Amino acid sequence: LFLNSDLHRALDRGEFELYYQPQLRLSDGAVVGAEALLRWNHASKGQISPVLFIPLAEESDLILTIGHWVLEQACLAARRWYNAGYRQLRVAVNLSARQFTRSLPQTVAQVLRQTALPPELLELELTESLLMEKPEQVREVLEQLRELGTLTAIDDFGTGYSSLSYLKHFPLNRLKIDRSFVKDLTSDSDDAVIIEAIIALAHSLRLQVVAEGVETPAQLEFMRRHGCDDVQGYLLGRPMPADELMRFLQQRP
Ligand code: G
Ligand code: G
Ligand code: MN
Ligand code: NA
Repeated sequence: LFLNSDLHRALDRGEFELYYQPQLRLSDGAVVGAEALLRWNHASKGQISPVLFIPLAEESDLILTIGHWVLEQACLAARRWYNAGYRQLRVAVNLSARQFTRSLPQTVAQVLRQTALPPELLELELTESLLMEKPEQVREVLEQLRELGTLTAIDDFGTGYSSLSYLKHFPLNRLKIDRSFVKDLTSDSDDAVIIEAIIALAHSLRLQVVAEGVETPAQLEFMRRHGCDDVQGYLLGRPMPADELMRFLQQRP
């Protein structure tokens, strides 16, 4: 169990690190993005998963401080990839509901300026519940983000309230199929049908689809056959430190 003060200290001591998990485009196998995933390298406890400390941070404005650090680091990393010649490589950042305020667009604009990252190389991952919690703010903020030129994705799609109306009414770019559907897809025909339906729905609304948690060649083949746009998962690459992602990119044809 952790306290707020432990998280503050971790920030001060530089114990947080972002890992990056590649996202591949199925049409040509190109790495088109990387999702930033927070890790805490604890001095005595070793590496700690965000599921063990993000919920605590989310109880207070501490998540704003951590979230801002994450956004900056992720944009800096993407700018380095850009400078190294990967001019199309996006970075995807997970946002907590508390970060989704009216001032989010200004914060994002400021970080983009400060890191000189082209806006279209930043993707913000939002959850369905966040969009449902704050409907009055959501449209305005999403429209400002779209004007800035950043992309937005719905994370963990299918696990939340799944009110489909927001897909039509809000300016969104991508939809990430939650890995719980991908997991049993080759043994559970219901999951296969759900995924087919999600892909068809997304495409009819002109949203791109990313499948998460792709672990097997059979799952990959399924996504290819059903026209899923991008894939992410252990089969393609685990979350890895920034320097490892750079080597991962360099080793590809
Ligand atoms: O990285 P991992 O593989 O363990 O992620 C676990 C959970 O933590 C996921 O739900 C992921 O979205 C969340 N998460 C990882 N990094 C961040 C972050 O920087 N901010 C927020 N809000 N959530 C994150
Ligand atoms: O909630 P969100 O989608 O942001 O979280 C991504 C989480 O999924 C992270 O914890 C990441 O480490 C994990 N993850 C990524 N790829 C795979 C995979 O292929 N299998 C499993 N089991 N988890 C994965
Ligand atoms: Mn995510
Ligand atoms: Na997810």
